[in-house]
Amino acid sequence: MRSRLAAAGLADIADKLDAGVRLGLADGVRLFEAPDLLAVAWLANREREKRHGERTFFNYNIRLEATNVCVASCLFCSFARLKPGDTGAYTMSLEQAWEKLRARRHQPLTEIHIVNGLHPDLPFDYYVELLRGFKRIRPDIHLKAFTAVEIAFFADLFGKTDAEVLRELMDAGLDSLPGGGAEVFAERVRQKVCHDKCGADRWLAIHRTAHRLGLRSNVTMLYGHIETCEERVDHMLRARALQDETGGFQAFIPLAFHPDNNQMRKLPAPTASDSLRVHAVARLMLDNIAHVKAFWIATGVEVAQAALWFGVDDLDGTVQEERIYHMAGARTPESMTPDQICRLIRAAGRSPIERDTLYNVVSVPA
Ligand code: V47
Repeated sequence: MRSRLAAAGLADIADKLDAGVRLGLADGVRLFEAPDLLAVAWLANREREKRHGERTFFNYNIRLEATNVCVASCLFCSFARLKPGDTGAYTMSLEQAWEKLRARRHQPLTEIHIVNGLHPDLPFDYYVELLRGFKRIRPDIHLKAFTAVEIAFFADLFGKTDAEVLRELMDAGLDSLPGGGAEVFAERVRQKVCHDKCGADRWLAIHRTAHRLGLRSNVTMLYGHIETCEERVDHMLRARALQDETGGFQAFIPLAFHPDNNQMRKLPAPTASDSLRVHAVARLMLDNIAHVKAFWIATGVEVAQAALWFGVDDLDGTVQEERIYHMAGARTPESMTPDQICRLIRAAGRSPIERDTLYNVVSVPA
């Protein structure tokens, strides 16, 4: 392997990794530019196996998007509708949202992942009651809810600080924050693709506050649109810097851009090699974040499975009823059963572990 790494121009990066020296911006860019993808994969897989061996995590979860009404106008989004009453706009009543959980009373779910549009008219109580109701129905369910963008929106709309919003939602049952809304932290990209929602510094500040309040969270990166390799690596380094401060991120999740039905529809979707490489480079740059997750809904099932040899140790979960990606043209199934996920993991030569949101082991499937 040594000679292959040398031929790929990656010998010095391999040496740094051997010596436990951190990779910098220029290293990350070279990892993106090196033609030999399998040399990059070999390095990423070595880091993955150092941390997790063959183990590959997934959870039994559902996704809930209670409203797609959203005042922001992100160019990549196919899900949002500007106003209530616009074609395709919907807002669930609390009863309708709770029924999604009641209807799955026979499934041993451990998590609900909630992401919403930025609705201009719903009162703060709606979100508080949404969480309280879920906990009434299933007190043991973990509520991974509201991106930092939603938290910022609530704070501004309801005249509270970010910390007050988080504390009040925690009192109602909030258990952790998902990693959405991070997109690409670089100002150039945000100005173009999501200029009217919370900026990178605020996004990071909200996760810092959440971590200080004892919540765990994730961090995503939307790739495969207008961002450069430098901007991808810069994004990873900003996440790494916050993780040095707080240790509160559990997983880094690259999200493949889907171009259907949005304002960036002229762009092609990222290719399989691009997706595999982004996950591999994330594993190599993010030496302080335990897990790299392939969100199979976004990457496609086949690429997510292959990514288990490109630095990935987590496949998210059963998901069920996903809308954001399917409205943007995803052709993946909307849900997978635990058996289907385990089959994919085993067929890739890895060992499945069912985890809860905080990575406690729920079961080791036989
Ligand atoms: O922030 C929206 C992305 C995100 C498109 O924390 C799109 O465990 C691609 O954050 N093409 C929300 N991506 C989803 C998310 C997430 C997913 C899985 C797991 C976790 C976690 C978080 O979806 C948004 C945005 O970056 N998105 N539209 C699109 N057309």
